Amino acid sequence: MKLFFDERQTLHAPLRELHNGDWVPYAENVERPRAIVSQFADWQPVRDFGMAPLLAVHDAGYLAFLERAHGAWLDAGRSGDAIGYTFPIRRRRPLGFGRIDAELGAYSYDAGTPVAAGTWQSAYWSAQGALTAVDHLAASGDAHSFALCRPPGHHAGRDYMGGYCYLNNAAIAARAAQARGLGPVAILDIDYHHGNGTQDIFYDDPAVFFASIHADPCTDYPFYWGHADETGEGEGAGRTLNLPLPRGTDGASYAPALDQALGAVSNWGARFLVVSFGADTHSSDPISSFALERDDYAIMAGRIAALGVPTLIVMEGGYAVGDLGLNVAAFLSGF
Ligand code: OKP
Ligand code: ZN
Repeated sequence: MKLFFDERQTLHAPLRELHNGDWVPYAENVERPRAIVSQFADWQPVRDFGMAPLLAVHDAGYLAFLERAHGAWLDAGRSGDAIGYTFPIRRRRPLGFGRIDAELGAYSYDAGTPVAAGTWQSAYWSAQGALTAVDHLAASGDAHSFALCRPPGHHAGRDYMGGYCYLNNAAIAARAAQARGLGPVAILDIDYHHGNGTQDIFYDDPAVFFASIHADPCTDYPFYWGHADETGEGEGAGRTLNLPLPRGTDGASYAPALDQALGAVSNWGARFLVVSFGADTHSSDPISSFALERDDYAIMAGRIAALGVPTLIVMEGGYAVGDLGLNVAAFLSGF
């Protein structure tokens, strides 16, 4: 299996985040990709597919904002990372007066997603890695490829960032696969957290099936999405499957949900699969509460591979840096 990563993905290094009322070191740190990179000898270079495949998913105004946000923050006389503090909730009219603080609020749904000096570059190359991995699958006929996306993407929507995510790498890859005639495309999200951005992007889209297994949003981030009764809308009705699981879920209690999700992906007729993989389901994860163990990841990957559908794996979360490299290696070994 070919693996894709670009060193510019480590330029993004926010200093801190607000966690349960305290400022703490940023969990989505550069040690994460380094831990994964160190597990494998061979990494493929990432190619530049430009802005068009990003614009196929994201709002042009949002992308322009992301690219200039940190500069605008400095121009406003600030230092450090750009973080919003006022959010336009439902029913406020859209206003575009350009003040950086107003824009940070309008283009995000949480305060957990600072824009640092290197954020745009890292997010851009993270997405390009996913695109390069799609291109590789199309050109080589290989069954599987892995994009070490970092920053992750599944919380980012068409015009918003959130949950450490800026560009939705899985959605960008799915659209690119579709554009190359590789579909029908399904996305399977097995990060601990619900992939609300991915769900939002495809919620009314009949052509992309989205299935997610995650911690019950009644107890866990992102709270407002990922409940079992969210199944798609309009033309996309029935094309979203949410399987929330309780805190404490282990490999044995996770397995039936995975089989259900894979059955749905298969019944739907997917011919290309994007897996949003988070290793934050591991028992040692510092911000999550499932109890999967390393061996479970190889078993899960084996079940996914048994679908027999060309599969791109994109990295999402996983914050136990000491275990992360081995957990990712275990997952990939199962393919
Ligand atoms: C990103 B991914 C407050 C911090 C909020 C956001 C979690 C984002 C997870 N305790 N944390 O899905 O792994
Ligand atoms: Zn997560």
